[in-house]
Amino acid sequence: PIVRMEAAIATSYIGTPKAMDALADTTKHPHGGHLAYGMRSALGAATMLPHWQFNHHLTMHNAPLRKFISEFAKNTKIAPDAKYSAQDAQFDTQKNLKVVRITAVKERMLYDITRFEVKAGQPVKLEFINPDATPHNLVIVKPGSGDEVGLAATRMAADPALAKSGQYIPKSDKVLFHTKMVPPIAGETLRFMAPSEPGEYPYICSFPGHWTIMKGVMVVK
Ligand SMILES: [Cu+2]
Repeated sequence: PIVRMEAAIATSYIGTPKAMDALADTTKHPHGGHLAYGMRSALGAATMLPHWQFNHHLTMHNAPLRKFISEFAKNTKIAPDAKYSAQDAQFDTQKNLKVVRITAVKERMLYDITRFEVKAGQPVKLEFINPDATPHNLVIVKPGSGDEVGLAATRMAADPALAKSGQYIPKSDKVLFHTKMVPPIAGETLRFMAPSEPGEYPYICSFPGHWTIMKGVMVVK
């Protein structure tokens, strides 16, 4: 097991997709303390992180790796506001700021919060956290158009040219605000003014196959 642990750590010095495959392979063998330690170090290394964080095909078909990433997530603090700017700071000083934090539920394709209220025209800071092994996003749409936007996103998945970016945001005036596709163990903060029109504004994850269950409602009062 010590040899395999060292092999796992060695992959992080190589840092290529091939090394990632080798590391992913180690998850398929029984792993005790030493190897687990090596894998944790290797997966967390800056050289390896992009290979699994942005490669959901790799994680999708490797249950042990997913489990490992989920363990890794437990020990990692996700900062949803990495791109915090002076403009953001300014936005956040508004007295009537509404702060909402929504987290993707691990291995469930769900948001932990499926309903929240804001006042019409209120400034909103929405922190979206993804501790899952799968990418997720959060797309707020016009009242009654959750299914329409979700279906349009699914259609994008069938078109290699449209799916290439991996973003799955349909060109539609029904889409009001959205995060990027947030990779595993990452987050993003949205800042926006709530619509002036009261109503129920759905939000969905537009990752193909998620939107039918991964959704919620922003109620504008
Ligand atoms: Cu999702």
